[in-house]
Amino acid sequence: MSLFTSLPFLLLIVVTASCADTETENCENIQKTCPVIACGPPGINGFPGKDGRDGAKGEKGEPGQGLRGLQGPPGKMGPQGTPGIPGMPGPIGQKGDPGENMDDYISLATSERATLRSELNQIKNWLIFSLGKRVGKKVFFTNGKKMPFNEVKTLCAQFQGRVATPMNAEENRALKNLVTAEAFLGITDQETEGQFVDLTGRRVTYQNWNDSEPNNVSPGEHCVTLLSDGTWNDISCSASFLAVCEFSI
Ligand SMILES: [Ca+2]
Ligand SMILES: [Ca+2]
Repeated sequence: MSLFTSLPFLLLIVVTASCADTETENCENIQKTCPVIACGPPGINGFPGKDGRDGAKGEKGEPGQGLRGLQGPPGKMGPQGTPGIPGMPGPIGQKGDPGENMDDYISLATSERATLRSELNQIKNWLIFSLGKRVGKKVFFTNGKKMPFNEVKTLCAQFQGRVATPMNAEENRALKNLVTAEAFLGITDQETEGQFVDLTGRRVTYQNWNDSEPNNVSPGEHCVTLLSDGTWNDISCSASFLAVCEFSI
């Protein structure tokens, strides 16, 4: 046997002798590193290990590039603020004109009042001349309309007047000359049949009845009208006759 051919055998002897001289533990370590020990087939992969711990927080990224939304409606008005500090007083104005003398003022007012009274009286005269009939301190006016007695009373009261009530022959004649149709008088016997009173309740002392009047024809005649000849007739209050009012002047 040559030296070269017997070399592997000699190395095996040396290794075996070395293993025989050491402890078992050391031998196992040698076997793990021994290049001549044949290794078995690789084992299968084990299960994945547990997740590791979270890493450190990264830096803030750049703003996004998406489209911007529409602007929303205005918000509610905020609370009222506290009042500001008062401003500085303005400059003193120029001296005004001297006031009017009180006596002059009274004199002017008196003059104006006299003028107004004069104008008012003139207007009254125009009205009486064109529309009414004056007798003594009384004037009669008519609106030319016919209506029931109660409406005549209301109409005259609205103008601070009364239903025409002749108190004597002169007033009765003035009234006759004014009207062109049968007109109500402010005289009734509504309270007591046959007892005629004016609208204040006073019994009338002047009367100018037509023949056979008052006759109180059924179902009852408790109002009075002035006929075209100036005489009177008792008549139903619900019938319509000319409205004539009287006013004191
Ligand atoms: Ca009667
Ligand atoms: Ca009658």
